[in-house]
Amino acid sequence: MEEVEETYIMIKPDGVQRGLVGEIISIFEKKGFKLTGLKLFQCPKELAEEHYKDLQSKSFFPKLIDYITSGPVVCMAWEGIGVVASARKLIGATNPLNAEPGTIRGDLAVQTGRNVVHGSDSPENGKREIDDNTALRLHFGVITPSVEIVI
Ligand code: 3AN
Repeated sequence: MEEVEETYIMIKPDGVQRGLVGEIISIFEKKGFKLTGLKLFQCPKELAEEHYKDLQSKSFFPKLIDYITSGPVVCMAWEGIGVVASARKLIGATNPLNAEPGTIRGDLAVQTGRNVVHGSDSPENGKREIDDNTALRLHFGVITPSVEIVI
């Protein structure tokens, strides 16, 4: 059976500046996932370097850090069955030119360096990016408990 998971979704500065926040949130809401944390946040350089530490050796790393710290980002935690892989499908391929139409990057982006949104690549990283990582604790403070509707 599919597991209930959490994933970390971040709308990057280009997504915020282009006014795509509502549209992106709506995609995840309409799919049926539950928003459990949300914060508009100006990411300091040190935190960006921590978040992308796996990419430290890449030639584009300095540009990636400049980009992600160039304006506010929207940090979100989303919960649901299979949400990690499903969110990656909704987001589309890293290079927007390879992303399928109907995906966020396929419909709304052109360049890898301006690809609008980040999504955790595994349940472990989703958990780390939201819960375990000191860096992301700073993003959220305490995540609001999810509200259960009882009928
Ligand atoms: P994804 O965001 O699809 O998981 P990763 O984890 O390989 O992709 O890359 C993280 C971020 O690094 C991307 N979202 C993108 O902003 C940036 N990035 C990746 N590859 C490149 C590249 N070749 N040139 C510029 N930026 C890149």
